[in-house]
Amino acid sequence: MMSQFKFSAGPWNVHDGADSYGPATRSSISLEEKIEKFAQMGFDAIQFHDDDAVPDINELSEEEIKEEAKKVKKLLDRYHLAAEFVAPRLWMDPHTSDGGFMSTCKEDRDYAMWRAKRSIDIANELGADKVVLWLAREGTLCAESKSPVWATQMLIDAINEMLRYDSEIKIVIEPKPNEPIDRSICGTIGHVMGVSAATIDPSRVGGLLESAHAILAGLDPSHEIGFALAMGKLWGVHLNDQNGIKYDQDKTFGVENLRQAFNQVKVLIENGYGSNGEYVGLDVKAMRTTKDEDSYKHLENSLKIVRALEEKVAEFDYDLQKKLVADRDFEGLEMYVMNLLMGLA
Ligand code: XLS
Ligand code: MG
Repeated sequence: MMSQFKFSAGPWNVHDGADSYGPATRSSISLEEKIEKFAQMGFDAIQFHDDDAVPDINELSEEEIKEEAKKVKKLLDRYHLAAEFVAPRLWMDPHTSDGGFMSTCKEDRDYAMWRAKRSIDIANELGADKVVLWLAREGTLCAESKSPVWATQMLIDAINEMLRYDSEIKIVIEPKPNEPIDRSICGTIGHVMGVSAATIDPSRVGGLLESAHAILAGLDPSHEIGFALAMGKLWGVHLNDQNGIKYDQDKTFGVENLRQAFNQVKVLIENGYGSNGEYVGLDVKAMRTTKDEDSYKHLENSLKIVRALEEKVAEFDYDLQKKLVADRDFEGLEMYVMNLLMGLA
């Protein structure tokens, strides 16, 4: 099945199955092996955390970090893959236990900024023009521990410092309403637009919408995508799925709500997503029960489902839709969509 999109995936999408409640269930796979497999599967680009590209980043000098990143660039070139973005991993290190840019500890905030600047350096070496901020721990565990006004300003200040550090880099915020923190500071694409507008260069601050994160906020991902598209600021997507408001599941795209998945693909296609080089990123996790030999199945299946839904969008009868809307026959339109998805249209 052909696609009009270019696809990306992150090395963390292929993982050993460990979760908060139990150890690994699969053996771990090297970065090079994952990259080779991603290329074979038809991916065009790789998403990186700073330490996916440069392990043990804390132990290295700024020059050594750039040298390590150059090696990864060579690896990507070997497989004809691009780097989509680099994201500072501001949630693993002990310095980030209370968040990064809005940690209550100044030394920890400085550490977060150091990682953010190193992510920009790595992005430059890899030829990526974007740094993604998934604001994992940016919020509160205890509501009274920090002022949400101060915390929001800290985020804006941090982004401004990144924009000043590099005059070309684009900052792409990936919002999520909660988990691992209790209350986040920048929980939806609407928040992202507000933060963008408050920075020194809104033209370089946009959003990445992850389906599961929107669902966790009780919102429809296709409308979040649509809102960012309307603002000209949808610079990335992480397509996946999520069964309601619970822990973050990162399920295979479309397996929980096929109609919602269809509408995400539809709004992307209708608005020419990808025509400025944007990738359709997947951010999916294998189940803990998945066997070693199926380590990539959830990615393969997500690609298949996106492509199948592209075909459904191509089949979508816009004349019929117009007629049904003019007649206010929304029951008819819903049934048409159901029939289309069930192969009965
Ligand atoms: C959260 C992801 C995370 C970001 C990139 O959705 O798993 O790793 O996508 O930092
Ligand atoms: Mg994501």
